[in-house]
Amino acid sequence: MRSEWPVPPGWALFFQPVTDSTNDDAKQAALGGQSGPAVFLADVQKAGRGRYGRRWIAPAGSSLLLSLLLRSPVEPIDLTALCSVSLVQTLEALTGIVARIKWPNDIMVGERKVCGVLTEVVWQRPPATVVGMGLNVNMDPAAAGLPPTATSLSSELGRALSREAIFQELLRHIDGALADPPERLVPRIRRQWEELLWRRSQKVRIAEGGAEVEGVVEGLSASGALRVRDAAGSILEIATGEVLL
Ligand code: BT5
Repeated sequence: MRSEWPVPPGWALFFQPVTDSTNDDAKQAALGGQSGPAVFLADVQKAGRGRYGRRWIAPAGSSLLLSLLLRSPVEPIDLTALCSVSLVQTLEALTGIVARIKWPNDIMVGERKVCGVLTEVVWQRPPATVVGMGLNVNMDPAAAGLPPTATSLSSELGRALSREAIFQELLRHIDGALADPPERLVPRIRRQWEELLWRRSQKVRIAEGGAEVEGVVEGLSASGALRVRDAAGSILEIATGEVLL
């Protein structure tokens, strides 16, 4: 029987109705010898997390909660970018929604976050990287207890969407991109990531190590840092920090 969560040829799928965190499931599987690529999916997470130990909130069945286990030599930062770009392309192809990538890891519709990406490295050699994605599909963000900075696809479009169709299209994009050799894939992903940056050529505020920086988003550096032009005209490279809403 055809699974309702179809995966591209060569991919393994692990679905659980309830789990703690799909990122943990993917890591555990890597430690247990699971080869990639594999996708770990759940309807609800009891301990879904964001960066720096923050919580990821998603009512049961409302979201796409998935983690990819990738055994790719491509650097984690580029795998994050590959997934973010694929998410934006998938949303545009299926819904017409024009989303953008808030550096480093949020997918935004206008001023609101519709998806977060959490990449974790299991090992560097041989490479095993987990890229977790939480996409708000069918939910009322306020009723779900999400911050006012959150949105969902159903609230943007005013109708419910098929999570399975989004899943299938997303994996198709990711699998297609991964088929390219790294020397072709990485420059292309970097270019697309830069083109799709949220607030490109616009002013942003950035929290960086307890301080706040203001400037215009110029693009990305070779290392994937955010390049921002400050009021004095100098280019700042932000390697770790958070663009504020
Ligand atoms: C992220 O962290 O945006 C990465 C989130 C990754 C979640 C996926 S779900 C599948 C996989 N398994 C996991 O355990 N995690 C991954 P960060 O940038 O730290 O953003 C977290 C912040 O976003 C929280 O502190 C809230 O303010 C906000 N938030 C929480 N849930 C949200 C939601 N559903 N939609 C939008 N914002 C949310």
